This record gives sequence, C-alpha cells and structure tokens, in this order.
Amino acid sequence: MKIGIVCYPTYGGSGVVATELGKALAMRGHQIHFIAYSQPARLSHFVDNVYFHEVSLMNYPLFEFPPYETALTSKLVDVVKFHQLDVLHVHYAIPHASAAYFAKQILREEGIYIPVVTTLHGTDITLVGQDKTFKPVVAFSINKSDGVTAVSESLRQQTLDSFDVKVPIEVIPNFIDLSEFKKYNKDHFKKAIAPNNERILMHTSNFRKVKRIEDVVKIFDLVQQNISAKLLFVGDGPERKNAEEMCRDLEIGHNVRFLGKQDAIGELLAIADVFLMPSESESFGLAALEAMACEVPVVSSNAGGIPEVNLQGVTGFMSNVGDVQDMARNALYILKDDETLQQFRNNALDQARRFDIENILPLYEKYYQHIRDNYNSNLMYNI
Ligand code: GMT
Repeated sequence: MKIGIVCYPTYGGSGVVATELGKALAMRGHQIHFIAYSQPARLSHFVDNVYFHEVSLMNYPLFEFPPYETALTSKLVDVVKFHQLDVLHVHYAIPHASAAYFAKQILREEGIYIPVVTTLHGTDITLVGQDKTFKPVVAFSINKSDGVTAVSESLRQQTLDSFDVKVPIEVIPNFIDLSEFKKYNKDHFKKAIAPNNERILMHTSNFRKVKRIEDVVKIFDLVQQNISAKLLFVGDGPERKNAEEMCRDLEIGHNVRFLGKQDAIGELLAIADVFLMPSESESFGLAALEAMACEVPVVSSNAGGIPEVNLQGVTGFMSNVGDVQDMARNALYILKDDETLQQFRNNALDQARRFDIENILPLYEKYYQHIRDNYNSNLMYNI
C-alpha cells in the first residue's frame, strides 16, 4: 500500500509513534510518505521505501501567523496526487485531521478519492482539543475522518465523553520495538552515574506542565532521604528550569543530572532501577512502556490510560495524581532489595511484550484495508 503519514516531527509521543509505525510498515514492503514541517526526529537513518515531504511556509509581510494548515493542505494535495497514495494517516488531530479533510475535498473535485485515518494521541483530545478555539474543528474533522483510532481505551472513552462523535473509534494501542528497547549492558555508564551503587531513578518527557515535573523532584527528595539514590532527567521543555531551581533549593542537586534531549533512550534506561511518571494526564504513557521493555518498573499516577500499561503491584505501582508520598513509598518498596526489584523487572518485560510491534503492526494493516474497502464500497454506492 502507499500510505501518507502526517505527524509532528518532534520528540513528542505522537511523532515517535507515527515515525516508528511508518518505518515498520516500510520494512514490510509498504511505500511510506511522511509529511511534516521538518524531518521527523526518529527518521535519522535511510530506510528503504520511505519518502519525506517537507511542508514549507511562504513568508509574506501580511502574515503575522503564517497559515501552516493551508500549506499542509496544499502539500497533501500534491503528494497524494503525484504519488497516487492509497490512504492518508494523520497523527494528532490538530491541525492534521482538518487539513486532511480539506485536501480530500480538493482532490475529490479532481476525481481523486482517498480515505483519511485519524489517530488521536492524547492532548489533542484531553487538553488542547477541549479549548473552544479548537473544539468545533476537532469534532468536525473526527466525524469526517473515514477511520478513527485512539491509542488506549481510556482515550476512546474520553473522546466519546467530550465530543459529539458519530463515528466508531477503534483502539489500537501504542507499541514497542523490543529489538531496540531492551536491557543493554551499560555497567561503565552506571558506574559513572552511581559510583557507590546508588539506586537510579529516571524520568523522560517533554517537560510540559502536564508531566508534573515538580512531583518527580518531590518523590526523589523523599526517596533519597531513605536510601542512596540518583535521579536522571532526560528530555527538555518549559518546566526544566523550574525543576533545576527546585533541586538547588532542596540541596539535592548533586544527586540529580539533567541530560537534555537524547536519542538513545534505551541505552539510558539500561541503568535505571525505577521510572517515574507522575503525569496529570496521559492517554497511554509510551515512555513508561519504553522503560518496561528495558526491564524498568514504573512508579506512576493512575491518570488516563496508564492503568492499561502499568499493572498495579505487578510492573510497578500507581497512585492518585499529586500523591507524592505514596509514590515515594512505592519506589522504596520496589527498591527495598534486589529480589523484589528483579521480580518487578521481569514482570515489566512480560507486560511490554504484549505491546510488541510485531503484534500491533498487523492491526494497523488490517485497519487500513478495512477502511479502504468501506470507503470504496461507499463510493460505488454514492456515485
Ligand atoms: O506526552 C506528550 O505530551 C506528547 C504527546 C504527543 O501527542 O506528542 O503524547 C501523547 O501521545 C503519546 C503517544 O500516543 C502517548 O503515549 C502520551 O501518553 C500522550 N500524552 C498525553 O496524553 C499527555
């Protein structure tokens, strides 16, 4: 199949899922066309069957805000027409789903028909999409998509609760490539970070408010009052500075390292003992799944779709959002001895295997086929 994938090219979860999906589909022989405003972060190497089309913006003095959605729409029209795509799959509703709908209408005028699949990822529904500056457009473009998927049952339910959705939503969970995310031997790195065999706690994210970075610091502060421990922060974003200041004020800065944006997340997770995810909202929690694949138990909140990934008392623990005392207690329980930690590590890997890309990829292929068949039979009926 020839598939167009529209996504954010950044390190955020939706862009990562879209890029990994496209690369895996390409390996199975599909022709993949990524369309984004810059080269997706996870598309750093040449992959056969993969094309990248950059959406460039025309600057004109009149435009205080250059109209990205219009430029994206025109690019979609061009790519679909020129490469004769079979399906357009957009990740993150805003503004991708409405641009795809508009492109579809333009192409229709020219006798070209293409079904659009929209994958909802999280904040496009739970946060940004709820704002009245976007809500009517999000609702309209979901209803006008030929297929809609959500990355968790929780997100599907939240979408139905918050929007007047008239189309079925298929849950296709996020996935993990276990050949890339596995426990590497990084003893030399562990020694450098924790020379006295301290336990290592880790957090990776885009450091947005919704991740509750302050809670990560508070949990670590409580943990390190009881055992020798280090905290690794991976990623970057608006809350990083605040977290750095907090560590300084609490006088725990010497035990905390901010590593910034990193590509080899699996190699960093190799030295972690517990992964912290106290998020306010999380549709799935891909970062937790990455940790679990690397045999790292997860101490998290119970927000959104996290309970579909992190199993209470099995792969880690969940607490109510903001209950840092409970999260610290849970981390200390997991870390109390090597046997307990190893049991949680084993369970984490077992659970991660359920989301193996080998299991999830066929679900997407089947879904594309189903949407295409439906679309084609509707076309025959309508014409
Ligand atoms: O976590 C973020 O803020 C990034 C965001 C995105 O769309 O780029 O992530 C969302 O999509 C991920 C992939 O499907 C999910 O694993 C994350 O849980 C989800 N984030 C939130 O719901 C806050």
